[in-house]
Amino acid sequence: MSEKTLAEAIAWCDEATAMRLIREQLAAGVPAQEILAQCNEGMLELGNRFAREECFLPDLMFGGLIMKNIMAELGPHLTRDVKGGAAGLRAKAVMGTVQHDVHDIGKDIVVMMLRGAGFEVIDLGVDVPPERFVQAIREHRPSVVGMSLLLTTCYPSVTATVNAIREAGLRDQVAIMVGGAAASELLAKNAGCDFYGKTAVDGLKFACQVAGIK
Ligand code: B12
Repeated sequence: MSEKTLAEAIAWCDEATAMRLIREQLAAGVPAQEILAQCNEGMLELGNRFAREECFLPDLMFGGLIMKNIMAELGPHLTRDVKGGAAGLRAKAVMGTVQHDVHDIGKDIVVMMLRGAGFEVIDLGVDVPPERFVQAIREHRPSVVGMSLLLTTCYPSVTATVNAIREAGLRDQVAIMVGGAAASELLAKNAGCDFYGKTAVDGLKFACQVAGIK
């Protein structure tokens, strides 16, 4: 039988093979962002296996742990790739996973990349209620706020957060982006966000543009 690809190793929660393939790719000079894209593909397939009832919640949890271990190794390479133009500047960003959603792997990647590019990031964590976003904007005056969501059932949390920011009179002071596997252009438009980012890199580019960083 031919060897598993990196995406397959992750989708089948084979941590040892995944880590070995990542180290081999890094040693061969494959860009960290390309390796991350393969990891995401594996996590998507793990989710599809879960949806098809080929695996269960403990597998999702194990997959999440594997991905965290991978990010501990891949993270420094990712941020090295994005460092440069923005380093030294202290533009601020607030990030969080929306209320009722506890997925944090993608959100943490966005946080890591923003920090790598020189942003001061206020990371609100997961399951963040709208008023926590509002409080953080009041306190820290960021140029951009990012919401992450992986559950389609949490669309209302995105709308509620944008509405709370508007009702607090802060909407004009901050750019709002949304991302994560459940997000889309349509969600961003309907909820009143300024930007939908498919990947962490898209989010980083938008944040840099908003903060006037080339
Ligand atoms: C791992 C995982 C879990 C782990 C999470 C561990 C953790 N610490 O995060 C655990 C086990 C906790 C979990 C729980 C659940 N999960 Co889950 N989970 C997943 C899985 C397999 C992978 C998610 C992941 O980490 N992907 C890798 C990261 C890197 O990808 P990402 O988050 O999309 O991020 C990338 C981009 O989207 C972007 N990005 C992310 N955020 C942002 C934000 C901004 C602003 C920008 C610009 C970009 C950006 O940057 C990243 C890199 O480019 C997904 C499958 C999938 N299709 O996503 C299911 C999935 C999301 N889970 C699902 C479900 C149903 C659940 C549960 C309800 C299961 C249950 N019965 O309890 C619970 C919900 C708990 C809750 N209240 O939140 C469903 C959701 C279905 C839906 N339509 O809503 C999915 C899609 C699986 C499936 N196909 O059925 N899960």
